[in-house]
Amino acid sequence: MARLWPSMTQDTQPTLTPTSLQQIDAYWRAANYLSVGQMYLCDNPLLKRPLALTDVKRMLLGHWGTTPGQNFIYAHLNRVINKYDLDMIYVSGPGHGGPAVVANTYLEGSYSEVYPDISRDEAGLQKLFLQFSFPGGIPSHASPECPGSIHEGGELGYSLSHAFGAVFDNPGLVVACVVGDGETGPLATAWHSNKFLDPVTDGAVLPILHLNGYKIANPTVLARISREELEQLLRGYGWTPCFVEGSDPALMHEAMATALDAAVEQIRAFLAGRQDRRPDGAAALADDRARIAQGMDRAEGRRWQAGRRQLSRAPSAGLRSIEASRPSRTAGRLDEELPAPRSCSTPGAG
Ligand SMILES: Cc1ncc(C[n+]2csc(CCOP(=O)(O)OP(=O)(O)O)c2C)c(N)n1
Repeated sequence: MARLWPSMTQDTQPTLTPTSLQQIDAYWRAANYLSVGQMYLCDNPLLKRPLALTDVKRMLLGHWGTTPGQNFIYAHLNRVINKYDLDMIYVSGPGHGGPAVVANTYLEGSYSEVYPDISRDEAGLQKLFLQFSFPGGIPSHASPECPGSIHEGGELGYSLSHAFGAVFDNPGLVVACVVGDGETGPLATAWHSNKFLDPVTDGAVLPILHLNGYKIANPTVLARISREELEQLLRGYGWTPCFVEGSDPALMHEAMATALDAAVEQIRAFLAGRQDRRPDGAAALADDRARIAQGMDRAEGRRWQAGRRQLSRAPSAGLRSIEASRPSRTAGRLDEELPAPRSCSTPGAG
């Protein structure tokens, strides 16, 4: 079963062709295999011979619970990156799903580029599996050793803050941030960072809550409240939640692809609409800020209110003139940086 809620129905045209669905699923299963292999195997990486006890690590570490979900999200993000030619990075909140980010960077080839001895063959695979959470190897969480890493995954709670930090003054960048439902503390506050995001000068954050019900094996706050309460909570934070839920992989791929297309197109549509309202240069652009503060993820009325609050707190010189003098205002804009979608048949990078 898979369900997409609220408004995006999978009524007529499926988002995925049968071929792209099959390819995404194959990529996801490959990433899952690489993740399990890292956690469990020290030898026999392709299971060419029957599994023996000596093939299995004696001490196991690594969290399976978050890993297939992160692999699933990663595969689908690759699809929208290709389709919309996005400049996107991935922040792993439940960073103890380290095997997932390592598996995906290995599948993409960047892992072997940085570490040529971890080659894309059986010998490399053997080293990849052995090194994970092993003396002299790599940690069990997303760590600086992982190519492209900007977020240390071992300490929970900071993923969304880092995602916003990455997009502030970085127009054109979209950060997909996987938030664990067991992440609390600073994470609870970071949901509010959308109040400070300006789509003219900043990039965009797409939080993806991984609502698997548990923080490892204990119940999570966000999974112990009703669907309605969770939706209202997120709306209260200023987001428009979309739920993708189910367990049948084929249906889930289609539901996730539909949801991600809708999210990316929401970003594009909002920014296009803003540009239409802004015929002449920087002053109008600054003036527009009141209307658009917070952009794609806030309802129109809330955006307007948020903008007005921001204006009334601005220094007496006035936000308009201050902002008009900022050179970065006219630098790259996200809507300009997001080209039209192109057709996509492969989920992987390249
Ligand atoms: C600041 C901090 N507190 C506690 C921990 C210990 N810890 C590791 S994983 C985890 C639960 C994570 O839950 P969630 O983000 O939902 O991930 P999942 O259960 O899906 O693996 C906790 C509490 C930690 N890593 N960092």
